[in-house]
Amino acid sequence: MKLIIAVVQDEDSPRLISRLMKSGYGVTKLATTGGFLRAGNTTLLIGVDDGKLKDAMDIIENVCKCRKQVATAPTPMAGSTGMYVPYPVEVTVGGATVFVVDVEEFRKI
Ligand code: 2BA
Repeated sequence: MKLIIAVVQDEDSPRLISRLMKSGYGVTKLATTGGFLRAGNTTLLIGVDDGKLKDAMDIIENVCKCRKQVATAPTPMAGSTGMYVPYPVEVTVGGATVFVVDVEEFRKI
């Protein structure tokens, strides 16, 4: 069994959860925050049998879109003042940041 940990944009998460649930996957949704933009995103935990991994990854790939986002990222000031100044940056976010890890044991007790 594998555990997919997928960081996705909030805009994509309702459709992605719906598609995954319709395809029979169990999903847990966590409200998370990106370290760089300090903006909300969504992390999904999806436990899948090894043989279903590709199908689940295909669903994630089909649903999650790249978007350009202009954000004010805190940038360290020159020198070692320890202070941060807001600085506008354009970044391409997504489709999804996905980690796949082996599950040693899965139980529902
Ligand atoms: P954030 O950390 O808020 O990053 C949002 C987007 O900002 C990133 O999109 C990337 O395009 C850009 N970015 C991130 N760090 C940067 C940096 N040091 N300099 C310039 N641009 C930077 P994605 O790569 O699609 O990542 C989307 C979200 O996925 C991230 O939100 C973070 O929550 C998560 N993520 C990405 N890589 C990760 C990793 N290695 N470990 C854990 N979470 C990760």
